[in-house]
Amino acid sequence: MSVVYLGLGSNIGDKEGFITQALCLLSEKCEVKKQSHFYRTEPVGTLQQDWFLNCAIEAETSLDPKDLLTFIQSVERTLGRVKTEKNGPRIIDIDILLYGNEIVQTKNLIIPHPLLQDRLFVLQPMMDLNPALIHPVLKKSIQVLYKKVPKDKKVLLYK
Ligand code: PH2
Ligand code: MG
Ligand code: MG
Repeated sequence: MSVVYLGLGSNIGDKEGFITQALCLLSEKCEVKKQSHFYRTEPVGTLQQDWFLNCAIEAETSLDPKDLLTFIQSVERTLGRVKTEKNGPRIIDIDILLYGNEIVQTKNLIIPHPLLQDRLFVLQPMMDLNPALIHPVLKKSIQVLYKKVPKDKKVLLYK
């Protein structure tokens, strides 16, 4: 079993409903150990779109990174996600943030998530889960990365 951290986001329609359904579907192959608060977050990247709802989970899985990605993509498709523009609106987005201490660099998958350290909407929920966790590439804790990340995009506690 490996400990993984996943980030979830939605900014179309019933955002809370989509994230809740995603968590339910994920639990089939990822045993959810901890769930962060939900946050309302200002869009990063493409600005002309609705705010997101974001959260993160700590889970245990027996899937290897590649199979975990395939499984996550099947959950996204089940919820009705269609391929859209980069950083554009989506009903559900599930990203692998960390997979134990593993470093993966393939064409389709990079772990740790390459933008983890740049995104308050990821680091804020990660702070709920495990502030002491060390990033296996940057060798810095989530707490240290959180303190350093620019706070220019709004991240508001939702529930
Ligand atoms: N996801 C993106 C791009 N921008 N902004 C926020 N606030 N939350 C997201 O989950 C998000 C984003 C690409 O996946
Ligand atoms: Mg994403
Ligand atoms: Mg994604």
